[in-house]
Amino acid sequence: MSRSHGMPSRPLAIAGGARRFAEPVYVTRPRIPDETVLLPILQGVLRSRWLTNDGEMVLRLEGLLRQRLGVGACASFCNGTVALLAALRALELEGEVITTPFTFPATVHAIEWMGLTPVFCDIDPSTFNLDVDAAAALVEARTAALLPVHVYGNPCDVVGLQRLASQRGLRLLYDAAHAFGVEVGGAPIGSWGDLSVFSFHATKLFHTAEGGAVTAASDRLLGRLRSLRNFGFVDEETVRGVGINGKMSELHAAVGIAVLDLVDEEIARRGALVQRYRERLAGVEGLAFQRLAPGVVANHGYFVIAVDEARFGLGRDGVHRALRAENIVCRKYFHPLCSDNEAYRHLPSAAPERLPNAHRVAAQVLCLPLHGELGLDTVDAIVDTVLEVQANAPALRRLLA
Ligand code: T4K
Repeated sequence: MSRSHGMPSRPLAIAGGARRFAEPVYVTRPRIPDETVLLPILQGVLRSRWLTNDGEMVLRLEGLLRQRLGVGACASFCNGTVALLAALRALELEGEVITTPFTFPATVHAIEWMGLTPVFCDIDPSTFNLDVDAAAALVEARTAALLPVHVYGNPCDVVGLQRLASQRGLRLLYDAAHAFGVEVGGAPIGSWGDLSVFSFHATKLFHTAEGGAVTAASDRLLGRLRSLRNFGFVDEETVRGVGINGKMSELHAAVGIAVLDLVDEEIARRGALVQRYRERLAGVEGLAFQRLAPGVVANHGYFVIAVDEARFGLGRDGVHRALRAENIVCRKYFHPLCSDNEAYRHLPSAAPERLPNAHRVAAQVLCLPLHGELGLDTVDAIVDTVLEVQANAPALRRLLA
């Protein structure tokens, strides 16, 4: 294969060469607190024999999260998906919910599990978030709510969406699974709309191994959310409405308390890596980045490139295969689109011709490894590999045909 960008020629792994990395370089890794910090907290929980049901750790974590996220209310959950279910139920919705097909399946599944009908709306091709004008055109009598996603932590057009929701009398619920610590328009991300839902899964910037939360600017719905996550109990003997078991355990909350201390450092480390990726990949023919909303305090949760096959020389799937062969465990978040899932394909709004931007973006995106334990040297080696792949694109096209 040919020489690339002045670097010595190296047979790519996909063509039989040695792998660039002996060990997998994962797309993400959870930050693990020092054992000297974590183990005593976990031991304290076990010794207390209070393991769940709104114990001290959960209440403490919720207080810390209210402060860190700058929100008036925060109810923790066992994961982000159950938090989405509870948020939808707390808003007492009926009918249709407009959402994006360019998301993790949990967003749309939650709508469907609540007996509501998802209505897919196209995305903005540069921000990858719900297109507000397209959403406005989809609103009809049965529309109950908007459920946009801050994709990769990039804030949606929160002002435009609020205007649309207010004008048309809709509830506005954000999937903020990726957006821990993000701010936009001078306000914390979890304070926009009626409710916001976070995921604290191990793959997230802030994690509790498994976990999630619903936040809001005010505590108006907090009692309802707390009751919903605990089977609907409002006191020892009264069950109101159809609740679920969505509680976070004390052990998970304890992990969160320890991880929270590290989150700002993690954001800073990732920020430096993102800067390096952007500097080195800027101007590479056929690669584009997600356009960030103006005035954002970013969390650098993900780093994503969009590969334009005609200009890069090789399509996203080819780049993905070539990098995976090198042990660079990049991911195609979010391909395939949720609208292509057989559970939703029958919906009129799922028709591909109604979602052209989402289809184009889903065919181009590739999330590259990003987490605080990576060094700049690893990012450099990943970038070098991307450049080698481009330099060898014609041969790779033939190989992969
Ligand atoms: N809304 C949105 C927009 C979401 O993205 C998600 C979840 C949700 C809602 C639902 O929230 P949760 O109910 O999950 O709280 C992962 C996560 O499982 C999922 O939480 C996340 N989004 C999604 C974007 O990514 P997978 O299937 O890609 O995960 P997996 O197991 O392939 O892990 C990815 C990489 O992370 C691995 O290659 C290595 C690393 N990893 C993973 C785990 C689980 C670790 O280093 N340690 C670990 O323990 O879905």
